[in-house]
Amino acid sequence: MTTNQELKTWVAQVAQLTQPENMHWCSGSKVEYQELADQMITSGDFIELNKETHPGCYLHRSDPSDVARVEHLTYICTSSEDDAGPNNNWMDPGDARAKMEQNFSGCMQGRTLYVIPYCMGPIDSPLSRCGVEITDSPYVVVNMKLMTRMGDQALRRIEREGSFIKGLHSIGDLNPDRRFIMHFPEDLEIQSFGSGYGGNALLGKKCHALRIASYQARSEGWLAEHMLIVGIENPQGEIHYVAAAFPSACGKTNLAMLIPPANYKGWKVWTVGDDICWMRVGDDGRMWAINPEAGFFGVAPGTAENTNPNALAMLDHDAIFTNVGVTADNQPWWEGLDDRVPVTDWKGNPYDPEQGPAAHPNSRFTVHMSQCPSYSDQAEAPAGVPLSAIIFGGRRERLVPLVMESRSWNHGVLYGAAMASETTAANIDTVGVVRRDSMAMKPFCGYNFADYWAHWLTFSSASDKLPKIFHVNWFRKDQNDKFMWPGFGDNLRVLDWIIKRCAGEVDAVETAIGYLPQPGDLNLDGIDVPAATMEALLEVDREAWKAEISDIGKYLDSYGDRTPAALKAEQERVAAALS
Ligand code: GTP
Ligand code: SPV
Ligand code: MN
Repeated sequence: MTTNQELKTWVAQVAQLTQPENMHWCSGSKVEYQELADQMITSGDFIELNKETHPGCYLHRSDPSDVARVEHLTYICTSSEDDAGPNNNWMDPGDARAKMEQNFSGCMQGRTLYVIPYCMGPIDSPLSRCGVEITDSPYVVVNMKLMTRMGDQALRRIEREGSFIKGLHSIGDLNPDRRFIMHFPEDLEIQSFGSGYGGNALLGKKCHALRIASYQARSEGWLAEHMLIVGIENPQGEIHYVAAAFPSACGKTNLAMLIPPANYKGWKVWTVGDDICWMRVGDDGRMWAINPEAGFFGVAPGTAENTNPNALAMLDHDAIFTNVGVTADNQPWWEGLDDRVPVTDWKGNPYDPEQGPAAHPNSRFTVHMSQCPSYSDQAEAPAGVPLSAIIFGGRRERLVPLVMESRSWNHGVLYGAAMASETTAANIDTVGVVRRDSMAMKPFCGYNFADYWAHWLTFSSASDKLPKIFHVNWFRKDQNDKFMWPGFGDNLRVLDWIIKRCAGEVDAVETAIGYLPQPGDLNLDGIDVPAATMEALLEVDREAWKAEISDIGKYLDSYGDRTPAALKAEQERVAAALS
């Protein structure tokens, strides 16, 4: 148990409400992990995969209605609706609590209630924050073990500091009609019911480290972002750290682990984080970043030897696979992996291509970050890593160039605020529709976007050593619907230019939308992108951009009076430069 009275009382109240048969305080030990895994094999929640090829690997099949985040059922429950903003669903906190109390009432009968103390961030970092998740799902416990610093060490920190985020979770009966993911940022509380999947259920991740943390970060002067953190080491041994925000399933994991192209001899890539970044301005005026997570919950489809070999290398032992297919010899399989043909699909049915893919498009792997060959020990650094650049990007078939650099911090904030991307299978809804997704935080910002943009703008005067802000797009397509840029490892060519710009080592072409590479300044040795394609990837279509910037203006205006004037001024400056 614990010496923290608040935690003791809360756990007792939850037990009273949910009526579990057993209670278990998680220690975070390996033995505990193994016992739970074995128990889940017995219950059928886990299928043990091929022990020779994939020792310690398990497959979990979730309920077919429960395969992704549910933005339409995710709520920010602040006392004022305006504080949640048009970017969020809002519910009155009293109404939400009443609804959830009904759902949770008696929901753990016959089940075990697990208490999971966890720490987001290195256990001894002043930037880290703790939480406690109560859940009735052993699947959640084992995932939290891989994804966070979980158990005794976190509990000790909570007892020392006396504060923690309260997260209550039950899979309930998985009935989508009773599924709700509620956030009470004013009370530092989360309540999630009716889903066992990823961001809905692993409450340390999107619920705590983004929605609640972004709310706290605003009042405390820091930033909680949907960003990867990667270190790029050049042949001279200098490492530049970069953070990048791409929407869900738009390339963060891949960029965080990329392998340099063959002609980049002596270059190394260090993975610090692949999904979430907490950052603040340090005493030296630079922006310092930590990855609050300890593992990866990554998209399986598309992960292959030629796209993300680092990811593949960490997935042949001690990993959990959710909703992938299986081969005849019981190995995990997903679309894009290789040309073997699986025998079983993600629902456990015989694989039939007529019935859809073998792996669900949002099928995922869970793995501890220490298994990643490019894992950086700086992921454990209490102070974090200093950032040279911040990158925004989305999935845009048309218009948006391969890379551009903002003129100023505020212009960079406009890049982030105006971000748009095609929707993906990471959320249960239509896929492939372009929507605005400011800073890749549309599903994750715990407060009004207008106030969030204003918060970002406050940093412009914080120091003269802030990272430069860029925008990238790996996803331009040609008339035949084919990607124009090779992407993946070759994205280092773009990062190379970005780092040179940060170091003042290369000139650029000034355009109305920002600085673009001069022809010849992107290193294209060893790849075969036709000159006309490169030209198209770096062109600024003035007429189309006029329409885009006007649409961005309408988007900013849709947030009403709360939209910061400085952001509108930036949008108007670009509009004027285009006309
Ligand atoms: P979340 O975990 O949902 O936040 O996603 P993520 O941003 O980490 O996305 P991830 O890196 O897993 O990529 C998702 C999909 O995009 C995968 O199918 C990748 O194969 C594909 N992808 C990633 N990078 C590139 C790229 O440079 N070019 C192209 N064409 N596809 C890419
Ligand atoms: C995302 O959807 O951005 C993810 C997966 O990283 S989840 O943890 O489900 O949010
Ligand atoms: Mn994500």
